[in-house]
Amino acid sequence: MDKKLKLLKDADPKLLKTVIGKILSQHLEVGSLNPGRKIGIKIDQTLTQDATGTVAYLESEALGITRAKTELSVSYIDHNTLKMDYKNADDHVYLQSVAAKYGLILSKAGNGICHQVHLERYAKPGKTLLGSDSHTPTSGGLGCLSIGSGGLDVALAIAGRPFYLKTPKVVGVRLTGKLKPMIAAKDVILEVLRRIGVKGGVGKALEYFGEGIKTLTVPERATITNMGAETGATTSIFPSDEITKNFLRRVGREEEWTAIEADEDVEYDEIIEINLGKLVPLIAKPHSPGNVVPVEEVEGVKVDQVCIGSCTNSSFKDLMTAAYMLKGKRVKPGLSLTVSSGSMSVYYELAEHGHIADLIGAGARVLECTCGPCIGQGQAPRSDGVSVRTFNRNFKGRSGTADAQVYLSSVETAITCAITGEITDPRKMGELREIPMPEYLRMKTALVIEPPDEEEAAGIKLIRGPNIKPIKVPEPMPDQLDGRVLIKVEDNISTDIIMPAGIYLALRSNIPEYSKHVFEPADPDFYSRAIEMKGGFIVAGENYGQGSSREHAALCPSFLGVKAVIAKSFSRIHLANLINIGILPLTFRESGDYDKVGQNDQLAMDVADLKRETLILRNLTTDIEIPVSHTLASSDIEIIKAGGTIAYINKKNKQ
Ligand code: MIC
Ligand code: SF4
Repeated sequence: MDKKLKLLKDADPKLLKTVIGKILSQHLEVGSLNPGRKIGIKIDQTLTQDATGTVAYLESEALGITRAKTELSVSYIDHNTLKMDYKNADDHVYLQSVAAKYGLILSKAGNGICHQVHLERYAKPGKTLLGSDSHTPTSGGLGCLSIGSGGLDVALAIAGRPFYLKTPKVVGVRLTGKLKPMIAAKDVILEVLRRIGVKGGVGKALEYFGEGIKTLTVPERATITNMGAETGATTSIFPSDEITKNFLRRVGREEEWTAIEADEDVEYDEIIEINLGKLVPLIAKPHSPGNVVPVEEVEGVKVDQVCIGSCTNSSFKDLMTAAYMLKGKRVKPGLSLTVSSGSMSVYYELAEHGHIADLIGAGARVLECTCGPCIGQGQAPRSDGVSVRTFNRNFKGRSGTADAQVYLSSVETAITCAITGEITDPRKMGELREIPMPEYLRMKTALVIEPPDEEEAAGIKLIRGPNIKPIKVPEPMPDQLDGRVLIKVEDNISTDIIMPAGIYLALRSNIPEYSKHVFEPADPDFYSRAIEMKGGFIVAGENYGQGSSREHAALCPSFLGVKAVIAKSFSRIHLANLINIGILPLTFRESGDYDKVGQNDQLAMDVADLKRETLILRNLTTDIEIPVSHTLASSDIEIIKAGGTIAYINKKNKQ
């Protein structure tokens, strides 16, 4: 029997009728396609961005990878573009040399945010895309199965290896009706978050269907799939239909269109029903994207700053909405409004038609086409200030100001706030006139570098500045773990707390230096304690490691000697990153057992036989034993034992 047929023999027939199941089955290389089971899939495209990309490529070097085997791989520079000193500049030169050598397209700083640019230029319906950024599912807006992961997984995919994941349960999100004026696609995903929260999507994938999807353009769909990441979902997707075809035509890629739709008799594991016509403007209150309420409920809160942009809301339509709403008006004096386009193509179109003038005329500060304020690269709000942003994350401190109050909303709501100076329901602004979409979005290529051919690439030397330090491969896991609980944290700890970005973003390619800031927002003494105690354990609540894909949240604790994290539950990407770096992820069998371990307690555990489902954690301080378990597949156990994926692969290669 043909290998594919054999693999699909016992696949879940229900799953095969979904868009996600169809794409997964076409890319299946290892395992059985059943929710909860581990599979390996072929990856067609990859993306990295500079804040995760440098480490991904340093890991590629440690693995001896030299040339991309994917159909297309793009290295974006969009997070660290300020260049406050030589560090970022050196990273960019390193990335440029890697791209040329490995055969990757390089999207230079200023060309735009990876997800918006990828959607416009490269994502294809029916293909698989793996990106070292949690918002990679943006490309799901045009029917591309796109997943966020740590950089090492992307490095392996670039080398042509399968990407391993747990087959998600597919949740169908049925959209009916049509959005009312001043209600936006952002309100749809905020509604999903209001219903299922920041861990409601873990182990699941969200597939949108129903008559209502026909009323949404690809960039609007992409806003929804982008922020699906905040539910913890593995991915989110829309089918590829006539609307997708029309979008691809506008960006000059009509021939790349293929239809992908769920079967008529599709049955989803779960269904979420949303009537678009009944939605009201929504807003996520500080400090979680899941803290969603109707805008009406928080009206009147005084606003200091409004930021438009980020990979969630920086399409042509988003920026045009801002321009139309601001034309002839003035931003509230005393309030700061920033606007960033998601791509140079969007910016070009706005400039060409005079809309940048409408923005500037109203008092907006137009920023570069980058992540900018979203990842704390400038525009930190004032102390205790209120910022309304069209972004996707409002974790405490992420904006750069620890006590700032950050709200997340649609462009319509945010611009209304910029005009009135307080949180205001956008419906009070009256109706917005229809936004004319340009016939074509011109794909300017001045900021894109194509790689040379393989022969020329062979002679290229990688350029590493002094801040770029090679990756240290961890030692194999010993049979016995002993140490103190270095920190005990609560539920929903984001990677922004474990490994802050903002002012430390320039340290992403220097693990020894970056490690000095592990857990700094939660406990500034963590680093000195970890050094003094020569490593130890981390204890956490539910959904540990939510948010960003940054594998630094595993790499840096590992560098400080953390060998295991014991949590009530983990977020998907962080769990994979812990395994890749050789940190043992364990879960409490009973959630009450979390209370049986305190910070500083001395723990010991025999981990010689990880094949056992239950391990015994001995709390030597309180003299009690606590059963803990893991969900590691046998290949994961081998990886953990070897000291992480790089050590494991290098060992295998030597055998
Ligand atoms: C984010 O939005 O948190 C980031 C910055 O884009 C991260 C990646 C990173 O930390 O570099 C993400 O979402 O994965
Ligand atoms: Fe960049 Fe923000 Fe999007 Fe992350 S969420 S990729 S920092 S714009």
